[in-house]
Amino acid sequence: MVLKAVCVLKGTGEVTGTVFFEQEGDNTPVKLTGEISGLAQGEHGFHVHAFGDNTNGCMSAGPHFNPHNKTHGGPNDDVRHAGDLGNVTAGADSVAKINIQDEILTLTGPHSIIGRTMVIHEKADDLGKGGDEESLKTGNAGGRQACGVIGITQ
Ligand SMILES: *[C@@H]1O[C@H](CO)[C@@H](O)[C@H](O)[C@H]1NC(C)=O
Ligand SMILES: *[C@@H]1O[C@H](CO)[C@@H](O)[C@H](O)[C@H]1NC(C)=O
Ligand SMILES: [Cu+2]
Ligand SMILES: [Zn+2]
Repeated sequence: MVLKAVCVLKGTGEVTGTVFFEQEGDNTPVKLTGEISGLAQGEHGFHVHAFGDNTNGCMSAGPHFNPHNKTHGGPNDDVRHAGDLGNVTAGADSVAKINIQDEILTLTGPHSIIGRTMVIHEKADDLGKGGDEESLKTGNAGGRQACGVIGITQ
């Protein structure tokens, strides 16, 4: 059975986006597609954050989703938060096209990302290689430009 989810991202500024998630079944990769617009040209950190809470905007989503208590990393690192998806890149048209396949994210079981929040950041994520303490927590990706709760879709 194919599992599907969707996330509509909004913030206080111009940035908006829609991300679609698809997974063929347990223990298979999650595919993310969609696009985010209104971004400055270049790389922007992109993560699943712990809580599906937007009461105080994107800040209420809490830290990166990290069920295994690891430090921050890049999507291809063994040591990473489950929610670490690296960067998406916006072109001169301010649009970042999303096309990611991730082995760690899941839409099923106790560590499902459904009900948690996707966040797009102001700056590039340094993937934990920045050499400072913050790099191992957030990748120094800066402010949260837009976010949305990941929900079940048909
Ligand atoms: C998480 O890991 C840190 C060290 O990286 C440790 O200090 C802390 O106690 C751990 N927390 C839990 C809940 O295991
Ligand atoms: C941002 O993440 C992507 C992978 O998602 C990576 O290719 C790129 O090198 C990263 N940028 C920086 C500044 O680390
Ligand atoms: Cu983030
Ligand atoms: Zn992280």
